[in-house]
Amino acid sequence: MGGENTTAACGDGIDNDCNGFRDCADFSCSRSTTVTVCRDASATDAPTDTGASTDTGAAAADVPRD
Ligand SMILES: [Ca+2]
Ligand SMILES: [Ca+2]
Repeated sequence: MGGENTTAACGDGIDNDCNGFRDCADFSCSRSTTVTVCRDASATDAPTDTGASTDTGAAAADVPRD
C-alpha cells in the first residue's frame, strides 16, 4: 500500500511500491519536494578554493653589525 514518496520510504532501501525502482531511483522520491534524502545526489560541489599562497619570503639579511 502507499507509495514511495516519503523520506522514510525513500531511504529504506526497499522498493516500497514495487514498481521496479527503489528509493531515489523511483521518480516518486526523486521528484518529490518533500523527500530530502534524494537531494544529496545532485549536490552542487562548491569550489572552496583558497589559493592563498602565504609565502613570507622575507629574506633574512644577515648583516654583520660591528
Ligand atoms: Ca524505499
Ligand atoms: Ca518504487
